[in-house]
Amino acid sequence: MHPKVGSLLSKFPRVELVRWETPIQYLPRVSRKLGVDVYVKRDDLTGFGIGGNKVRKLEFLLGDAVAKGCDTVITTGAVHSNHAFVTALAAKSLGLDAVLVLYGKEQLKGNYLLDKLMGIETRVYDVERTSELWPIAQKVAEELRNAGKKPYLIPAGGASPVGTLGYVRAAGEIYSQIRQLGVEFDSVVDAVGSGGTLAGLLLGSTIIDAPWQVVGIDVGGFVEGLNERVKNLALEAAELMGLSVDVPESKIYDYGFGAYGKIVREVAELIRFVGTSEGIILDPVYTGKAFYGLMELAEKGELGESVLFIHTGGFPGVFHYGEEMLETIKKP
Ligand code: 5PA
Repeated sequence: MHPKVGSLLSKFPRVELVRWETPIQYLPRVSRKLGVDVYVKRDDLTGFGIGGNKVRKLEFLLGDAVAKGCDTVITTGAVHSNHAFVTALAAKSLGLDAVLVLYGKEQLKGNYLLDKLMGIETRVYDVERTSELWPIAQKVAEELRNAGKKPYLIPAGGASPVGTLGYVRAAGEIYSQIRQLGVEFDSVVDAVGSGGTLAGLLLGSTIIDAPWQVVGIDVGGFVEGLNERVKNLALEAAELMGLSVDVPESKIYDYGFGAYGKIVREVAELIRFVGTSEGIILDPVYTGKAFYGLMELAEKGELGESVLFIHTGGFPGVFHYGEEMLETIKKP
């Protein structure tokens, strides 16, 4: 851990859910194909529930909830939300209740199947996107307060200043790992949904004066105002840490293929390629699209000689959308 990041974060309550440093792994076949060194930070292996980036944010979010004496966690997302499932699972493991406020087609697949299997309370609403769920979540919180409960509201994707601290910490972890590995990165790339991961990486990289550029791949539907949103989140997290820093604007590229959650043939084929060449499974909603973007940008020379991809998890998406992916691959 970078000493400055470690000491700045030590004052925040944190529950330990990530019990190790996630490995950084070289991808020889992808690197050979691109002529650029590609490494993956295996945050799919953060180690709690289905793993993924959310676990890092939850360490601080649930630390905060417990410190404030809250007894129920409420959060929002699509029915396939990785964030929603792992939030509820982590809350339950700490003895808290959880209510998930979701939208989308209720199918017993992927994360929604896991929600049901783990007996998690879900309420599914007929809206078009996650942002429309926030006022509903606030009403649920009100209802719980009236029933004598103490709810803790977590925004979609855990994208609050407190949640952002998880990836400030991850940047500090990357710093110490590259010193051990003797490698350097020109770019660090991740999938962008709610923006919390990118904001944390940006702020963490600024604090440690990292030599790499931080690049986000928008996986669809978030483009509008995303740069500003990420920057504001990073600045709010900095303020929370008592820092006054100038956070640079992030570079965000759109590889949503038209819509969030849209399944496309190019990404399905890429998932097959990365799986069969490196043994790494990407998902069709986030990491598959982001890795597709990484490969195209690397080929265009936008990412330099050496790139670190943050594998943010999302494995259940493979089982949610597996049939649709197969159909797209089968088409002539
Ligand atoms: C998600 C998000 P951010 O939300 O921090 O930008 O992270 C994007 C991301 N990879 C990357 C995976 C596997 C993700 O699940 N998921 C959301 C969810 O509800 O699961 C917040 C959208």
